[in-house]
Amino acid sequence: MDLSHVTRLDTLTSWNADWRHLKVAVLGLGVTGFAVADTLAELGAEVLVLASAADDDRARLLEVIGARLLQHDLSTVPEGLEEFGAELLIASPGFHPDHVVLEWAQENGIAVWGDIELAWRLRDKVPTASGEPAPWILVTGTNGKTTTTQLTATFLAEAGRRVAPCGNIGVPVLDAIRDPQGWDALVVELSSYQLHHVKREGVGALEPLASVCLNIADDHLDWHGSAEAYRAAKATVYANTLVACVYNKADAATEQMVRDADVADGARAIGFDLGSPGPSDFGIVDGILCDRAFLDDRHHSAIELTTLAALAERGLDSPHIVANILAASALARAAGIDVTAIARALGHFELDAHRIQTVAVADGIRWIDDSKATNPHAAVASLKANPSVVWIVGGLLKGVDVDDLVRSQAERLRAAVIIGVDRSALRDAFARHAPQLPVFEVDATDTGEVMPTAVRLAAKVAVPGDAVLLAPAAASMDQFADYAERGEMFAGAVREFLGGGADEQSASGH
Ligand code: UMA
Repeated sequence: MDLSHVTRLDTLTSWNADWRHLKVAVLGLGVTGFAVADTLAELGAEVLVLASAADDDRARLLEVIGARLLQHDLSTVPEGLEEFGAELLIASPGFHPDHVVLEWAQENGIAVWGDIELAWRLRDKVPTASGEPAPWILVTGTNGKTTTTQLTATFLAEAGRRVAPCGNIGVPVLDAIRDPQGWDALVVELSSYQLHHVKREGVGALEPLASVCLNIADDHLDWHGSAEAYRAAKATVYANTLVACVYNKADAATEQMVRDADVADGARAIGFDLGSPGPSDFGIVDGILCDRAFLDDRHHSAIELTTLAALAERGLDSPHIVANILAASALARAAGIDVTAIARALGHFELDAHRIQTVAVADGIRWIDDSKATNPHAAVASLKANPSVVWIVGGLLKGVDVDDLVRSQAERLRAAVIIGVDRSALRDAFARHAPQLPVFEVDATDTGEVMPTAVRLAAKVAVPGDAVLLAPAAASMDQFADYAERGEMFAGAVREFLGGGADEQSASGH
């Protein structure tokens, strides 16, 4: 066999491969960059971390683990990087593909991986009881990724599997694969940024047990450069799937992704939506959520998972949550989980905070925190669940056009309160598509003032039967640390405003 074309990187497909002295540059020192540096240092590689503003704790720890830090504003390629002679560069997800360092690596023929590829190559560190690495289940989509990842992991755990939800959800996959206890399965939430760096074929390409793209709508266009590039990144989730490619029957683009994907022989396409399921689908018949895919006689029967009535009792019956439950059930069933475990898990599953969370009800007005709605698609889902809304909207719009959003939702609005540093796109959209609508702007520049002002303005116009809904359709980083802080400040401002006047304060999702 002629092995002359095999490079050193091609041989690095195991924790037990020889990573010693490999020169690796790591771009970014957030949670991902630190996990990458820590892993590679442990494997004996030479690690140089590039960061513009390093977190002090992480910078100190780099010294301890024996990795070097190069602090630089990264608006140009640092000299120290050129001198280092990197054989590989690992990029943190937040860096745009046209970042000057990534373009430099490409021009100089230096391989660029994401942390996900590195984790995949090292996934045999702690094998399962059978000696094989734990299988991966991949979850992506514009909205619902985190909930679906959590649901899937909860279903597997209920059946006694040791399972790690990880990835974009907040735990680097490298941390999961290095956990000494080992796992029976990983449920990996992947963002489009992470998928951009995932290869579809060849050494280092992922082979998931099951995969889903839950839905797709424009988001992160500033990062990817175009809607096509964003969609192409998302479609990578299905490549090389072994058992089940789960897609949304109500979103034709996800079905097309599965059609176009190169998957393992025997892998099945499994659809889900809120309608009646065909054979090989998950869906709903007469209020009963059903699996019509993973049973022998799927042409004539279906298996009950749970009912809409049971979900309603737990506040899990809004349409997009039900869709997430169906998708997660399909992934879990592909991994061999019994339907009884799914039904049991739904009896105790709790939604995260800031996802359509009612923070107070007072004088017939429901105050809802959906700070997690960071793009128009997510905002539409929560707007649609309420007939009459005072809408708190705005923030960093990430290059997304808000015209359609405002036009399609104008009818259900009582008023709008615009937050964010740059409010012009929303102001223009309201002027064009809802010229009669009362529109207020919060021009407070102090973070602590934004939500109290928004809440005061909303309270002036809301009437009994209305929802005051924080569903910003935008990222939060122009005024808040993240969506969680934005949501907490909203909830705090509502409580402060209402004082003891709330009829009910609830932590459950709706
Ligand atoms: N940085 C720069 N310049 C850049 C980009 C980033 O200096 O051009 C810096 C950042 O300030 C940070 C470091 O580089 O100090 C690394 O940042 P990062 O943005 O890649 O973030 P991490 O801390 O490594 O976290 C990432 C994900 N963040 C992003 O994709 C932006 C986390 O998802 C994820 O949980 C984590 O890896 C573990 O996998 C967060 C997210 O917002 C929750 N994701 C987006 C979303 O869900 O919409 C995609």
